[in-house]
Amino acid sequence: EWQAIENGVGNTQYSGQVTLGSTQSGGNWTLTDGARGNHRTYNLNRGTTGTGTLFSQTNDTWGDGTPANLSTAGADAAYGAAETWDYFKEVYGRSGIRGDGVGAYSRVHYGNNYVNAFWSDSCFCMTYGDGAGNAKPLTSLDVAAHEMTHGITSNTAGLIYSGESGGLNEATSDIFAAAVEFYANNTSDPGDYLVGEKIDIRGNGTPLRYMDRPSRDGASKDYWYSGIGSVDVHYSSGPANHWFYLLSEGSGAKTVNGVAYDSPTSDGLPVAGIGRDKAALIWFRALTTKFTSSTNYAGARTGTLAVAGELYGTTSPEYLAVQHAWAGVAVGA
Ligand code: ASN
Ligand code: ZN
Repeated sequence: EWQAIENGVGNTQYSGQVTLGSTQSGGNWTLTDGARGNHRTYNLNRGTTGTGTLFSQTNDTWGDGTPANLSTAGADAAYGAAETWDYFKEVYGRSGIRGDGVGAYSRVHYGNNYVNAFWSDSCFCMTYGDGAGNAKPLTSLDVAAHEMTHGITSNTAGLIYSGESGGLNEATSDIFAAAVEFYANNTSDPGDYLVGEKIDIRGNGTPLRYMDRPSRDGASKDYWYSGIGSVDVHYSSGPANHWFYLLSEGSGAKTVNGVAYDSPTSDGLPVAGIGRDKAALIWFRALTTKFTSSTNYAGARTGTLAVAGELYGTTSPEYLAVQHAWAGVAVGA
């Protein structure tokens, strides 16, 4: 009677027309993704508690590309969750946030003028605001991947959300947000090393964060220093985001998918990139097999080097690049 299929159509605000997993029940379709652990998408309709209502309608086309249609945010959120699920499943063989095949859920239209999105361990769910003023709904692909990755971090290393481990927790979400965006290969929202570029959160067209040189946002740190643990985790993430960019693409100026980057190093020495897929694999394996709740920057260096040694050998170009990228963000031996 319940039949999971994947030929729903989403007309999203940010990612164009996409395919969505939906489920037919009686005469209605719901945003319940049977191919991804029954991940569900709910409409809070400006509420701030509970689940609101599961998106449900008589046809299987969701949203019209505009935020005025309340189903559009649902389509964006469902698409982001599906791409993030597929990324971790296809690339690392991890099925869902806990790795147990069980889907979470998303809630959209949270509150009034709410300019944020968040993961919650207590509901095992993601929540998205509609933005306010110039800030658009927070339902872009990279934001969804960032929030869902918080769930994965909670259920693996469990990096404590303060101090240096908090910065590494935030960076983990930014790193996989970028990785998922590249993986999705969506022509309306191509992969980049920016976070939240679709939201226009400041109203001047700039993204929330930059990974090639995190200080481009005016607050994030480019390099580790003693005391970085006392800054906000969204800024102490900078050196790890920067490490990921350097390891992926290398130092200096480069254009990727039409976006120009210019990544410096603290020691002025060049870093040769090993490609995004290897860099992300190293971070994922470190997150899931080396890091603990209290891992700090020194521990992240040790853990990623151990992984690089296991995967490629300690005399490999990959191992050397991991070393050089950490040196480039002032995390030393
Ligand atoms: N959107 C923010 C984040 O995921 C919410 C928070 O501050 N935790 O980092
Ligand atoms: Zn976060």
